[in-house]
Amino acid sequence: MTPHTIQTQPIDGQKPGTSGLRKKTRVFMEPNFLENYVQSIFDGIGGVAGKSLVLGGDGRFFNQTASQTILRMAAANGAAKVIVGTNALLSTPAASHLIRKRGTDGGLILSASHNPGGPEEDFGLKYNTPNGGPAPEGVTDKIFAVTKTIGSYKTLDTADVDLSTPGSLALGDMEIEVVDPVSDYAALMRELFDFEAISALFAGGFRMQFDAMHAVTGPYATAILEGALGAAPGSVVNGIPSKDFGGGHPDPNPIWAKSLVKTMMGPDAPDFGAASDGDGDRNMIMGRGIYVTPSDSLAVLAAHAHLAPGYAGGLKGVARSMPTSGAVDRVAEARGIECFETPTGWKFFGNLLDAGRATLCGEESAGTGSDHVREKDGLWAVLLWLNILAVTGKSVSQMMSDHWAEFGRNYYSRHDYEDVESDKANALFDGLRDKLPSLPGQTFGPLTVESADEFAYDDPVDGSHSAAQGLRIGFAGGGRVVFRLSGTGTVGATLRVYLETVETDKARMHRDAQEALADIIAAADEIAGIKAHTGRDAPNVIT
Ligand code: VG1
Ligand code: CO
Repeated sequence: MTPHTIQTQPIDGQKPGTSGLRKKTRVFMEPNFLENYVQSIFDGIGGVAGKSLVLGGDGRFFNQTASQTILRMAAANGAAKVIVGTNALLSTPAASHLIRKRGTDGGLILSASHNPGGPEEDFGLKYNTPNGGPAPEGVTDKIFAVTKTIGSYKTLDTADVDLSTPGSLALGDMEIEVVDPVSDYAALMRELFDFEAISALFAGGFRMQFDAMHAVTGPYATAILEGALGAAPGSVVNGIPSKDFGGGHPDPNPIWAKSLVKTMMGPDAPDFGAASDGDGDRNMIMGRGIYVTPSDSLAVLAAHAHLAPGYAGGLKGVARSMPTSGAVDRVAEARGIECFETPTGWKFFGNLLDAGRATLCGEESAGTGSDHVREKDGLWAVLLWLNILAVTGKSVSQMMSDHWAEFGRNYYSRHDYEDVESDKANALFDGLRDKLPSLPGQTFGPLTVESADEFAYDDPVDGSHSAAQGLRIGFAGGGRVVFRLSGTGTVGATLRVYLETVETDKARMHRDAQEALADIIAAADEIAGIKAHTGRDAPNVIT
């Protein structure tokens, strides 16, 4: 069991993106690819000798094999202990909670999140710091620097360990504690929410459908919603995690969670619908006949969180990513609390949560969470919604109508152009960036540009600066379009166009979003030349 040192060479393309390193699974399976990156993480954080880590993933193809490799390397690098979920399963929020609860030196999460899984699809790995959150740029920069100079890695020559049942094992001098992935997380949810009120709601005939999309939240949702809260058996669908997510795309949006949308828009729709993504940190919320945009969901949760026991004292502040709509800003203003605007990616919320400046955070990409962990948390959002519905007795559509009547409505949509050739996407972006200074004052249809800039962020807690976080154009009257290139894709470039307009006329709160945004959509194309640059007539995903 003496550690071996294996010679290796730097491998190109190991720069972590918005949320860890994501690549085609085949790339991750190439000789030394995973090993190089894991050793770079260990070295980038100052070594793991004597340290403890959490390890788990969303169960996608290669999850088990990669976990065994990581365990061997952790032992060979002198780690004292690794806490791992049964069969190396842990949802991202559950991993974040375990890191915090057990006070480990961080954790490794195996997931490409909402990207599809399988031998021909995607795999990913990210390091979370001891606060439970995704490593900030300062840390990922160090890891990336090691990937460019690495010359060797350490491993053991041992058989796979049995991770199928909870208990304690040894691997060389390292302890492995296999834990049930659900129980600690479920206990945390019980502390935050009024389980009695939610149980009473279900006992009264309230029906829901939770689509786990064949991904990691299945066991969590089944145990909590059906087991602890008494939702009718069968309320959780697609609840058994599969290695390729049933051949689907585990992204909870109206495009990929089509069957849930059909159910919720159908004649026998239940009262509440929800879905989660591959690793359990995203959520989609629906009511009977209504889809709630993630930006609106964040605003509603911010307005009513105090109805749940965990937030009864009110919110310290809220934060949203820059492209997320301003709906939550109005709630913050009305409540007199701070509202922060951060770059895309959960890692930017960590400092605000740690410093007690924000309690709730959210992103337009179906991510909502709070200071209970340091990741976004899909099931948490579902439970907070249920708690609020149980206390208010309102339906989802009533909640939304009342919310818009009180705060106004931010019509919102995101248009994605996926798999665009990288040079075309870059040309569009560079052209647009050059144009920004000349835009204010120009008119596009009925819209006049008021502001145009490239978003940069100065972290109010540690002062770190993050440049080039998206191009944004503001119109008179509060409309806005934002352009970003995705940092989670694995082929070509994905152009994201975020569209928003503000409506305060109470008579115009129930329009179709694409229709309400038509002028902004036309202006976005005219300004950036989307069709001309990409050759695409329409986006492939509209959320
Ligand atoms: C996307 C989303 C971003 C989210 C990130 C990780 O990033 O836009 O809001 O934080 O995915 O989510 P990008 O760079 O592709 O736009 V998850 O659930 O995939 O970890
Ligand atoms: Co995710």
